[in-house]
Amino acid sequence: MERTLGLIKPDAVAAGNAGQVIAAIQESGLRIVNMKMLHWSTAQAEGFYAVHRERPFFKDLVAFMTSGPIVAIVMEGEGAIKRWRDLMGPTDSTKAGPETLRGRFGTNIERNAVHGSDAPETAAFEIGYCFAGMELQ
Ligand code: FUP
Repeated sequence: MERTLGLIKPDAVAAGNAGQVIAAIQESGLRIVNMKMLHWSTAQAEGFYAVHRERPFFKDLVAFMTSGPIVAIVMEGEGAIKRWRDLMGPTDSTKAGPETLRGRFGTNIERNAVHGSDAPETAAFEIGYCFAGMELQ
């Protein structure tokens, strides 16, 4: 069993698409362990995306991710990290197929509707960043 962290980003929440993303998770067979709505401060978004802090898009990414509420979701299943990333589609929504969440609900490479951990180590960090141990049973 593997766990991963998904985020429904401010664009998708604001557009009223959170319910459809959650439905897609459930239809995929991944189990939702816990989820919550958050509205990050700048410092909270910077901490989550610390690996990207030297990248040219960092400031814009943080501004976008603090622009409204997000939904953080812990999912569990066999191969959950890859399954969730396959469901999301590629980073750039303009290149994402219509069957993927980024294709359905995203706009471009920044406003791409959803996030997913990319490896076991990042999943562990990101889950722990958003949820306390007691929330993860
Ligand atoms: P992903 O793992 O698919 O979310 O993509 P990355 O880890 O490469 O990037 C993390 C986030 O940074 C993306 F979701 C959106 C943002 N980003 C940009 O805004 N511009 C870029 O050129 C690349 C990424």
